[in-house]
Amino acid sequence: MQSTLRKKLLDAFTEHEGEFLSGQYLADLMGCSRTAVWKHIEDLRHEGFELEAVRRKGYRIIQKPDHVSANEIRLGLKTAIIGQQIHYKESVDSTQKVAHRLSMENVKEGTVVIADEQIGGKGRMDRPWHSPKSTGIWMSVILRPNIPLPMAPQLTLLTAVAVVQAIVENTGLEPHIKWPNDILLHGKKVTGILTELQAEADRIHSVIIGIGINVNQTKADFPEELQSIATSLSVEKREAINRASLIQEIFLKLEKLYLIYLEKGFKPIKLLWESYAISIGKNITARTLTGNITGKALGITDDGVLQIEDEKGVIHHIYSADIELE
Ligand code: BT5
Repeated sequence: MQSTLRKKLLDAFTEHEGEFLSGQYLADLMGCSRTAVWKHIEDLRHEGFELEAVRRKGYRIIQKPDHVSANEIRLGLKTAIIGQQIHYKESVDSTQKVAHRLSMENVKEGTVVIADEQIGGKGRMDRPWHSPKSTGIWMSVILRPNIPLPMAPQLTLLTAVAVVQAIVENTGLEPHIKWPNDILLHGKKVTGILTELQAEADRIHSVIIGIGINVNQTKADFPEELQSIATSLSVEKREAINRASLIQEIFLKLEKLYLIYLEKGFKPIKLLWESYAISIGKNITARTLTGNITGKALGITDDGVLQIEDEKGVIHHIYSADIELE
């Protein structure tokens, strides 16, 4: 009950962004007394929302706190699928693990698990992902596309485009994508994406897309081994970034691209991806499980597979690798 009232209140402020809403209007909308409205407003204040109250005008939200829990993300969220259900955890082993469990319980498509901190955040091949408290975005999105299994890696590329677009929109920074899952700013990694599947035979049950973004860490917040290869949005922008707003923007971009993808396939996404990619046309080395391949990156195929032409003119198809730029 309490949370439905809260949702109504935040939805009203979202719909009338920047406007004052009177106590009576809110009371009618929420079906409660003006005193109850006032109590809810006080609760929001305690949670870090900055609200202005003006006599005869009512209330309006000036600033939301830099939390990433459901309330802050709900305020202003303009999506229909992604982020409609949010499972927020203060501290978690890995949001991927929680999302895998939820997915087994058949939660709705678009459900997102977000944590303020991960103790066992992971990258590809179980490599550790540094996810300190209150400074980054650590989340997993559950999707259930009706696509053949081999197409699933395209969703990693699609997500990278969505995150880049959201970063550009919210910060004005201009990140680039390094195939397949890294987003870089000035050559340093600011985001990693980990796509995992729940599938049986040839049918995808769900795709779980893990997104880790360094947002407000200072240089010194990174462990020594990451300091030369990692960066955060605030280090590059030289100001603090509101995580909840960035998450909303990512949900919006992700949903738009996902709907285009379901309708038109990977082609339009591929064009966008290539416009943000740094490696195309450059000499690179792909470190794969079966050995290294060096050559010129030609681009990606319509399936999202990387093509490298070696010095003998042989074209290699790379499905999974770590890439080094020369
Ligand atoms: C990735 O793996 O880049 C995928 C990272 C996905 C993290 C998200 S957070 C939410 C969700 N829950 C999880 O548990 N995971 C996902 P990979 O390409 O394998 O890169 C891993 C490597 O990046 C590590 O070996 C480090 O060298 C480096 N690294 C670790 N933490 C980092 C950080 N915070 N920023 C930049 N680089 C980092």
